[in-house]
Amino acid sequence: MSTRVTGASRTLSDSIAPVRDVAYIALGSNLGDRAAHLAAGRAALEALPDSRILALSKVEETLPLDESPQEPYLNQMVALDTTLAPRQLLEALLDIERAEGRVRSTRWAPRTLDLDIVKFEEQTVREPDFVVPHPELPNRDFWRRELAEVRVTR
Ligand code: A4P
Ligand code: MG
Repeated sequence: MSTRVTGASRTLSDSIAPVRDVAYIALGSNLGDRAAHLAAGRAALEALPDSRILALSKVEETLPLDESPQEPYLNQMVALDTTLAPRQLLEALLDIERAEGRVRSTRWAPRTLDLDIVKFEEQTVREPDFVVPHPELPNRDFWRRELAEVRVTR
């Protein structure tokens, strides 16, 4: 009986093809060796399962969005071809941030590495703690500029 159930579930999951999509991921750093944190972020994204970087925007230096006295950011956008589901990708990004020594204190505190999912080419998410496209996309000129550089047309 248990063998039959296992076999049945394997057949079922095999028959559901994962969704292949392009995720646009914003990298940001304004603490420590900013360029090295971005480089580590790019390497970690490329190493995600069944994922491949399709395009990278230029790295640009931007002033902090709020008025608090913080160092400027380095920002960059990555187009990532992936079959990871949105929630799996978010969890993976949080792991990468932690690996780069990200410590969460207050909102918008200086950070070694911030990885935000700006949008997917095909999918949208509207959950209490997770929204894609990112609600701040219309308000961030640098994201829109970088997105235009890496946008993949399929
Ligand atoms: N979350 C919800 N939707 C998303 C999404 N689409 N992508 C949740 C990623 N995460 C998403 O994020 C808090 C939680 O948001 C995540 O755990 C996830 O569950 P966080 O990174 O811990 O907090 P945060 O970054 O301090 O706040 P927030 O609101 O995400 O801020 P942002 O949008 O990340 O902005 N100035 C310049 N010049 N350049 C910058 O890159 N970035 C920020 C932070 C502030 N000022 C900046 C920049
Ligand atoms: Mg964030």
